[in-house]
Amino acid sequence: MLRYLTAGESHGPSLTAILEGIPARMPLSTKDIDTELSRRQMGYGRGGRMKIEQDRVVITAGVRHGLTMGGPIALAITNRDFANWQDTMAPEAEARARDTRPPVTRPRPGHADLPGAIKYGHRDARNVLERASARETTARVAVGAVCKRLLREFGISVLSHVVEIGGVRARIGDLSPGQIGALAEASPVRCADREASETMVARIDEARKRKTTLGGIFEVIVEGVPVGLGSYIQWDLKLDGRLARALMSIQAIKGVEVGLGFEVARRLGLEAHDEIFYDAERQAPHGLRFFRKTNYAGGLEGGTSNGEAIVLRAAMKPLSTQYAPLQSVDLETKEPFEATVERSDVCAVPAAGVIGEAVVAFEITATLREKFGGDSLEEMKRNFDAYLNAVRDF
Ligand code: EPS
Repeated sequence: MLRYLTAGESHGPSLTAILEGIPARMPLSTKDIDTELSRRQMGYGRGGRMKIEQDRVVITAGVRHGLTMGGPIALAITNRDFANWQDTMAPEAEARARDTRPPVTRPRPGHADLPGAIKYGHRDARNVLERASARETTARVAVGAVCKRLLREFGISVLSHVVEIGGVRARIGDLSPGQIGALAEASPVRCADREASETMVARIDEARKRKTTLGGIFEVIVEGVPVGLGSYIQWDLKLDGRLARALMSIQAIKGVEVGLGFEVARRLGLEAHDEIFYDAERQAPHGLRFFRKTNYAGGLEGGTSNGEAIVLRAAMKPLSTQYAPLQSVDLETKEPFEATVERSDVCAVPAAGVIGEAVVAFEITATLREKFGGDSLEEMKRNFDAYLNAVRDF
């Protein structure tokens, strides 16, 4: 079983992740992880915090001489900003007297502040926002980077691109996933449509001037997935359900689509499904000789991968932390006030796409581990190859 946990607060000393279930003898370097961490930090629309942080991982367990050992992999990323928050975030009781920051008693609409404070009985909403913060996604991207490293061994790749920001939509046309990925990497908002990119940047500037924030939609594409990951036989084994949950669990995500998504509800049945063809000579990377000419299903039928690319989209709300005032009520005095903040991002949709890749990479890796098992990478590959032979001959 593949599983992970993260720990850490936004302004605490560091973020930590423990990932268990990666087979032994897989090559892994800090560079594999740092590349993904820095991709998450880029993107037009971030605030002052990203100038402070330059995320780098320290591998503290599970890897020796460049190879995984089969035990839990522990990953730590330092919060540089902690230097400015030592007394506020110190674990020692004595530090409280030295903390000059007043308690947070003014909940921001849209944030976890109010429900979190009531639920856990915190009079200081800092105890909520520190953990609810999207800073936590740094640890998830580190976990996703390890998963991506394993997926690469099986010819599976995960990419993302932004398809909408602040109502500006990208037009992608007939570009291949490879082209989309390359264009997105070169765009300041990770969008493959250059013209739309420029308009999105202008919208972000406009929102910054108006002291508010922007949401948007990103798409994740997984290529090279063999047929048969996930299953229709039980609700919690369905891969579409697992992927939707993973994406929905990212901070600020409010909607997830698979393939055509909500659009499919508006189509006739005869325009909504991917017809099946067979070519005995087909040289598919994973042996499958059945194929489709369309991919409305987004690579998933009956909660099971069908051998086509998996296509998912997630909608992110405009960030709730903003300079523009919104009506709220003080937790202590119960007086109404207008909630504002001092430091925030204007738009984090480009970063959210990278986080989307990470959580999707984890779920795909989990189903791959479930199907092919193996304690070492070699053993897992033997099992995988045997299955591909069966697929080829089916
Ligand atoms: C975040 C608020 C901002 C973001 C932060 C997420 O941080 P701060 O309150 O320190 O200015 O910069 O994102 C990150 C630090 C990050 O690494 O993505 C929030 O409230 O979720």
